Amino acid sequence: MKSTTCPLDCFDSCSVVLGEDGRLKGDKNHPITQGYLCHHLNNFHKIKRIEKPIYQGKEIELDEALEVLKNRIKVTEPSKIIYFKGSGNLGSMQSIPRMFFDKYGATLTKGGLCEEAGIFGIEEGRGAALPLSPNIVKNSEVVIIWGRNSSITNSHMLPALKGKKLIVIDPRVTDIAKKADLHVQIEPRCDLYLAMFLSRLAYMEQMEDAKFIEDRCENFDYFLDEINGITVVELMEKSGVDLSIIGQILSMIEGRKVSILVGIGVQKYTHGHSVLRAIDSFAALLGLFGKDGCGVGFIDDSSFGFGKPFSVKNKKRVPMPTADFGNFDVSFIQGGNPVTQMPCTPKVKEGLEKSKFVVYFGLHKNETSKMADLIIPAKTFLEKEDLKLSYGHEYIGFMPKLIDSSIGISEYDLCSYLMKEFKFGNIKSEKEYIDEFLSDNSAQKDGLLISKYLVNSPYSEKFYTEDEKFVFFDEYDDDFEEEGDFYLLAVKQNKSLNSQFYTDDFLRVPLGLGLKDGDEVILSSGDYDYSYEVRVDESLRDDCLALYSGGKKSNMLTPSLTSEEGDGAVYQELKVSIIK
Ligand SMILES: Nc1nc2c(c(=O)[nH]1)N[C@H]1C(S)=C(S)[C@@H](COP(=O)(O)OP(=O)(O)OC[C@H]3O[C@@H](n4cnc5c(=O)[nH]c(N)nc54)[C@H](O)[C@@H]3O)O[C@H]1N2
Ligand SMILES: Nc1nc2c(c(=O)[nH]1)N[C@H]1C(S)=C(S)[C@@H](COP(=O)(O)OP(=O)(O)OC[C@H]3O[C@@H](n4cnc5c(=O)[nH]c(N)nc54)[C@H](O)[C@@H]3O)O[C@H]1N2
Ligand code: SF4
Ligand SMILES: [Mo]
Repeated sequence: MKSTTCPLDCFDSCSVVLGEDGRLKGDKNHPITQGYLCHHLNNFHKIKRIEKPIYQGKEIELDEALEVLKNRIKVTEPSKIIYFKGSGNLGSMQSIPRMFFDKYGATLTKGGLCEEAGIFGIEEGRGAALPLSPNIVKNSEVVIIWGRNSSITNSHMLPALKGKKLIVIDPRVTDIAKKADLHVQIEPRCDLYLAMFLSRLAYMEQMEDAKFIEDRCENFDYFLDEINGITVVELMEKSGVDLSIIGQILSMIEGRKVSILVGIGVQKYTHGHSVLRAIDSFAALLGLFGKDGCGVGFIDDSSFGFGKPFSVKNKKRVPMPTADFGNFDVSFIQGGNPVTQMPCTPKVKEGLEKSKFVVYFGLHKNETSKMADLIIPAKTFLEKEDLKLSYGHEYIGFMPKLIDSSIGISEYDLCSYLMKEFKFGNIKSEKEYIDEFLSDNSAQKDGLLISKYLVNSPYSEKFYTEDEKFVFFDEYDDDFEEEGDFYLLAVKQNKSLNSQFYTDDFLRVPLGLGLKDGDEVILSSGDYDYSYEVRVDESLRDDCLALYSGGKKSNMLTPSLTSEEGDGAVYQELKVSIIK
């Protein structure tokens, strides 16, 4: 049986079997995958890929393309080159070209387009963000799904939710919200106050785990000062959640084993790190860490504890969400589509137009490849050696090369070529790097390899802060000034993985607006105006519009900003108005 692991940016890291007919199937024996894959890999064989390199609009051979790339790099001052890597393939070996660009002295990026604000907050409190696996969640009694759309983005969690009391906190009526025992259709951007409100009332009801707080936490008194410093009326106003709902949530979770599954929805804001810290602090108050059936999961740090063979020394870095390609003579873009995925598409396009030489190294044509001077086709995950660590569970995914193909080049071979041409010495073999990643960080479970840090419940022995204690949060800043009439949500959909596969550009609008499918509206953010075709969506609150990630227009209006901490993108730090 030829088996491998799904390379896509997803919680589940499914174990995949390659059939004789070239189709992919889910591995029945894998504890998470349980025999099924999602729409993306079920249709992977149908997706058209880039087959030949293209230079200034003309197809060329791969060796010519590599020569063009080398010559261009040679004549460019190193810091005027930017290496920008997206998350089209999350295999560990995908970062190897960074090693070359680092050695050459190119500018790299810091932070990212996804979970970085939230992760910063988690690390402040817990020291490290360890994944919360379905294997732990299945032993919960209550699961709170907080700004995560599990049915779409994390479908292999669903079996673990069966029979549990479900609380969903989401401004949209998602499928999982329809199945929930309680759905809090929260106003966007209010989760920080909801977490504080819940903590305040839980403490009033003496629901705190005093022993856990005494033995394993720090800063609790300051946290109490913070949550007691706001009146209940103010918390109710700021969270938009009624006292009776707080009572309902607390009575559902009191004395129960509770898991909280947080998604990126709550942290697409400048204060995103504080939101995760506040949710974590609520969980710590209840003593939910380190026990079976309990915990808080996010888009966690899949590489925690593993070796880092490609770690870089270079200090020249720009924040990824606001990287201005116009400042660079060579923009090398690998496995990403910044034109549609970075905040503020108009600014990204302007930068790419100004950048003297744009290289796109990827699998599919997209809005970014359209702007590239040189396109280099990548190999698919079936055609190269790799390793996949999961941000949603403990299993290590091996990705051996399963098929030979004459199309494209792997990230390893591209790096190897450049290292040789620039006389930076030979690089190690792929196998040696993969062993370095694994280092001594694996343990056996059910005949599979897992991360050593996840043999027991995360944090059952310690937190990873300096003195191994959880640090409660005690301050936040939130100075968002509302202009405009609607929140503009940025969400995922089932047929695309960000901009890969099948995307759409429709603007979802609430029923209450009285618009019909097919109507055209012009949205304004104050800085930019853009027109959209409407699809009516009953799942939305009356104060929300939504765009799916991956569409050509999804970041037309998003401001070019980064989070206060973590250099994360903040897709929802705006309100828009319909001007026509
Ligand atoms: N099918 C599919 N799966 C994917 C992806 C994909 O594109 N398609 N992308 C992958 C990637 S890169 C990631 S990072 C993960 C993300 O996984 P999720 O976090 O599940 O994805 P999102 O759709 O961004 O956001 C989840 C929910 O947050 C809600 N939300 C928005 N704003 C707020 C808010 O202010 N408060 C609260 N409480 N909720 C809010 C949205 O309505 C949405 O339902 O999914 C991964 N899986
Ligand atoms: N409006 C809005 N914007 C968003 C989001 C949102 O929810 N809303 N989500 C954000 C999030 S969470 C994320 S993670 C980012 C993702 O944004 P990106 O990282 O830009 O991801 P994709 O759009 O999936 O583009 C991935 C590209 O990688 C290429 N690729 C696939 N496999 C390989 C490979 O093996 N090698 C190489 N070299 N290339 C490959 C594909 O051809 C594809 O074009 O988008 C962010 N942008
Ligand atoms: S995208 Fe996620 S759910 Fe779909 S096959 Fe890959 S790992 Fe599994
Ligand atoms: Mo992401």
